[in-house]
Amino acid sequence: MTPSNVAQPAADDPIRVAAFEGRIAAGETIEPKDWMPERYRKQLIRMMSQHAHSEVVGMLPEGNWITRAPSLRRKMSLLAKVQDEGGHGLYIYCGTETLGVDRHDLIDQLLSGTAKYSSIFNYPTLTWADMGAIGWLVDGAAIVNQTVLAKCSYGPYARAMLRICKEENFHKRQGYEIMATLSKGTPAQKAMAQDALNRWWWPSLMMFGPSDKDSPHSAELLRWKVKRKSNDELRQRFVDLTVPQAHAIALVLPDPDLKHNTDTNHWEIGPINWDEFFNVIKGNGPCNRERLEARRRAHAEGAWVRQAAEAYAAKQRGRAQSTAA
Ligand code: BYC
Repeated sequence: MTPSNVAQPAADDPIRVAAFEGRIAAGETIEPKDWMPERYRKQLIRMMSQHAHSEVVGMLPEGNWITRAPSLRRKMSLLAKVQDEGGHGLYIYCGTETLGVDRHDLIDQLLSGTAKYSSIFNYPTLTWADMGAIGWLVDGAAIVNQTVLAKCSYGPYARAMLRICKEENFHKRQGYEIMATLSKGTPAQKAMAQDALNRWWWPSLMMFGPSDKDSPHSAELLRWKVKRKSNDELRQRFVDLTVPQAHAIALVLPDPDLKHNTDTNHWEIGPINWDEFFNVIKGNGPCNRERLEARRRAHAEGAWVRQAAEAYAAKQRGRAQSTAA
């Protein structure tokens, strides 16, 4: 179903495209009822729906540890975090619907395996320290990416990012605090934190997407100010922010080539294993099958909730109509 307030894009005639691009160049925000090129709309649907799916699938690796949190305080934080991620998915599905798609179709694409979600969630969470590493690194990477998306040209996406980033800051802090506590703990706890960092560091760098020369969508998205920085620029920013944080808690980044370039004032990393990245996004990561299976099961088991909600909404509509009559 297409929301009735959504302007359906007409054929992309060059005059309208030029006017649209003029608005983008002038720094204006595009809103759902505004005319937009079909390609802009499609690109946003692709990117936003992948983002929404990532939030929802991203609940799984951490949800797996809620019952095993080491204290009530940790359990409450983790529970709140996982719930927030579900909420982020819902905001972004709502934002995507302003482009004239139905979230049920988007969810069908996720469940059928035709839509992507972030590569990072196809790795297993083996120990409690992984909750620290995810909060610190994965949410940390998400903040770097999403702070910039909060200035993107499409209004509903930009506004969703503002709220989401506030919550991600809390997520990152609770993760970093877990890592800092473990690294000051017993030798076994410190080793657990180091092991989690070793496993999550490289996949976190891959979250930013392929290097700029291998990123087919970047040029167009940068021109339309959907993306405001390239994949490599954001990855570099994340590295520069995170290396000192690792040093502050006496953990070692698993990169023998990591070095500080005093001329540029950037931390330079060794080569990323892009074969691993492309393998994961093709569906062959360690947990791709498990994650999709868990989502399919949850969707099937939630059918009765959706039916009950629809029945309730229909009843409410009936009541409203009879009151109005
Ligand atoms: N994983 O031309 P490119 C969170 C795909 S969740 C999988 O650079 P683009 C959290 C890309 O889709 C936050 N696929 O693409 C939740 C494209 O494939 P298609 C997640 C990836 O769009 C729970 C192809 O590779 N954040 O914070 O210009 C717990 C070529 O790439 C990935 C977002 O979703 C990847 N990592 O740039 C904790 C941010 N990277 O579509 C935390 C929003 C690339 O042609 N998205 N691909 O089949 C973006 O910023 C951009 O879409 C990307 C990719 C930077 C990810």
